[in-house]
Amino acid sequence: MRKSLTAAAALALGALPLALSAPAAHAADGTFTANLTQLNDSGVTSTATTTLKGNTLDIKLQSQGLLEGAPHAQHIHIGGMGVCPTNDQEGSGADGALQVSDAADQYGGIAVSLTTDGDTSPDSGLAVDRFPTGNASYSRTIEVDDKTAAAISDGKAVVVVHGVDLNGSGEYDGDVKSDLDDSLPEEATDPAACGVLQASQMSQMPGGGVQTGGGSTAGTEDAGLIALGGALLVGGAGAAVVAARRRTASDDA
Ligand SMILES: [Cu+2]
Repeated sequence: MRKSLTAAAALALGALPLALSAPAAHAADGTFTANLTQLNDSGVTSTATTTLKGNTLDIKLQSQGLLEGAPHAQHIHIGGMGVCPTNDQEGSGADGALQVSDAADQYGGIAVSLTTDGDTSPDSGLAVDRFPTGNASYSRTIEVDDKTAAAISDGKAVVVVHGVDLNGSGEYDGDVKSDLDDSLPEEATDPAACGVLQASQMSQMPGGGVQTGGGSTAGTEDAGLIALGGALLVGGAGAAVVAARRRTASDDA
């Protein structure tokens, strides 16, 4: 009984320095990716890969399934709940299509317009002549404001790609006008895909292991327990290796 309690405590303490060492990097820096999934039954998927250093954001976007030959507005949205609507969420467009403002509570407002050149502010949110056409890959380095950098590092920034051919006509048309610009059909601005930027596994990995983390803990007793925790972890890995060897041996027999 006593032995197992000690082992549990050692494991718990052994995990502690990992947690303590995590915030050592600059809070906002890191690699953040978003896997965008379809909205409005668009069939569109996209992957956004970003690296944030201070206020400098490198962003790459590769989409599939977008209407070819048509411009697709794309933005980083912040200030909402930091989530995407679901594909089956009903909106105010034709046959319940989801328009941009229908999901504003969820993904927030436009913070960055992912244009191909020139201005990237919300003012360029519908600058159709400066957005990629069809499924063209996108890559740009952008200076973002503090709010946007914080939202990205907090996992609350949402990438949205717009433009859906709802009626399958091969172009943006239809009777319902866009909720953002009534000179455009809703198809030109309705959201096609959405994904939340999240810290990738790489940037979540702590800089050091059990040994480097030991320095942040006071007291030799704790240090001893942490070392024991490390030994137990190593022991666990060793046991797995032994088990694997046994399997191999029996397979050979
Ligand atoms: Cu948008």
